[in-house]
Amino acid sequence: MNITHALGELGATPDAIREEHRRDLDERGYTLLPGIIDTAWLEDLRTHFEELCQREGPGAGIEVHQEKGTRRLSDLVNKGAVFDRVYTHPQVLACIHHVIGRDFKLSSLNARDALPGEGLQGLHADWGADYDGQFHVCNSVWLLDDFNRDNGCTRLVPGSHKKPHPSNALNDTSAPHPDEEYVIAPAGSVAVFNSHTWHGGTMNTSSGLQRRALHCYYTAREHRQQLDQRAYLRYETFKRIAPAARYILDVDVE
Ligand SMILES: O=C(O)CCC(=O)C(=O)O
Repeated sequence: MNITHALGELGATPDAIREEHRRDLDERGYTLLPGIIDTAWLEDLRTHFEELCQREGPGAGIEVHQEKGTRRLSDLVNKGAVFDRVYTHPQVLACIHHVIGRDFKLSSLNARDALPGEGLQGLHADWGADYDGQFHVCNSVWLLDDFNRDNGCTRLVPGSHKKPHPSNALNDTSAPHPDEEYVIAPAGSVAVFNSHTWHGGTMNTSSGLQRRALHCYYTAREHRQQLDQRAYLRYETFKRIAPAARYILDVDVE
């Protein structure tokens, strides 16, 4: 198996990405794919989100990251077959391949919901260094609720993916940026962003709206994963998923 074979098996061929999305990713560093999650799948994802938060309680998210004022979950690859179609989605994988431009793998599959009055993050990039001529990481935010200006939608600065890291470029990463744009879209959409693009969650200023989202995050294959998928892989996941999915997780021992 190699990346071309795996992507072919999963239907993520170069024609799975439309020209406008390719252009957005190249020029703006992100694009929005509407209608990726159908109604039944969305309901199932929401149900799993709630059940896992309930079951894991204060430990939820611990495998990767916990954040004050948010509900977070981690290692979703191993927490239900409903997530199998997330990290293997053809259109999203085609976008990820377009950005990274070489062999890649899943870094982590997590979830995040900013609670009312919380959720503001400084502008950051998921790659910790200045742009060096190639892209190493690419993320996708899967909207389980409508995202609007009030409920803590993601902000992004278009075109910043080739700029120095925000911590080297900005005096105050928490301040509003004059060029920032917001992911305002209905539940079921997926925002794919080159995660060298400056981005962050905004504050949920609503009086009680949720803004649950999955973060399906990929890295060039030569780098370490945010969550070591081999170490966390459960036997039931291994048995259930196809060889191409195992390639995306990088869990096969050669
Ligand atoms: O959930 C979001 O809107 C963005 C989250 C994010 O960038 C992060 O947690 O690093």
